[in-house]
Amino acid sequence: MPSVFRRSILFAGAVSAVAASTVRGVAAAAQPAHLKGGPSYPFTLPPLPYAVSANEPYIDAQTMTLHHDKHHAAYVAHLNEAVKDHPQVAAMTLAEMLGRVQQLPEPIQAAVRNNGGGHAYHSMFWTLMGGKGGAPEGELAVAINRDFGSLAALKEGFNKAGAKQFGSGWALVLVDGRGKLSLAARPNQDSPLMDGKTTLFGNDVWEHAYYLKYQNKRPDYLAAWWNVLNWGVIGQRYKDAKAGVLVV
Ligand code: MN3
Repeated sequence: MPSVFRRSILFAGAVSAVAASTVRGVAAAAQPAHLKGGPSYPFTLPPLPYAVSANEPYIDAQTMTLHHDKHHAAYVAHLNEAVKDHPQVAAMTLAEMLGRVQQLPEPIQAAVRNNGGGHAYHSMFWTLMGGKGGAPEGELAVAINRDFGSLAALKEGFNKAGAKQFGSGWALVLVDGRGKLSLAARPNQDSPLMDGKTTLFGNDVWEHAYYLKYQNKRPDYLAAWWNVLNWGVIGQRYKDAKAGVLVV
């Protein structure tokens, strides 16, 4: 099916009665159907899909525990707190909140951007790990070779993007609806959903993600991280992105 045609179907499917159809009296554009899925209020902390020690020795159990049980949990709690008195916002999915963050009530924009972005990122991040690294297979491997030249070239560019991200943020591989891949980085918890982009996978370069084990050696953490990737999960995310159903 031509992608333009499929896109129009997705948009048609998105026109449903939603309490959040207007925010601050501004008529909202129809959202792509895939943004209707994924996390919604009340937000909850997803459990780690493996033991906290599963990514040893590359990511230590103490870092995993603090990162998940304290940092991610705080994003969830603060996001719930931000939207609980705003029923029109609370009726949106997380992806919608981020995609329309500038239309939200001004007093909660920063809280949704930071804590909603953090919840979206970390909900993805845990699922990417717990694997044995290695290399992707199938159509994702083909796409990586096509868009970056090789897996080695992707890793080099990605690690460079992560190392030079000033302060806190994320190194990312984005994917468009046709499956084209690109490198990106974002500061803080700013989600690519805010500018209509979809994340295939990404690595957290906040100091809380690596400082206990790697201290100031962020490049060493970036290099080690590839050893715990679950390429099967990322391959499925790639298929979902092309099918228009990948949310966060
Ligand atoms: Mn983090």
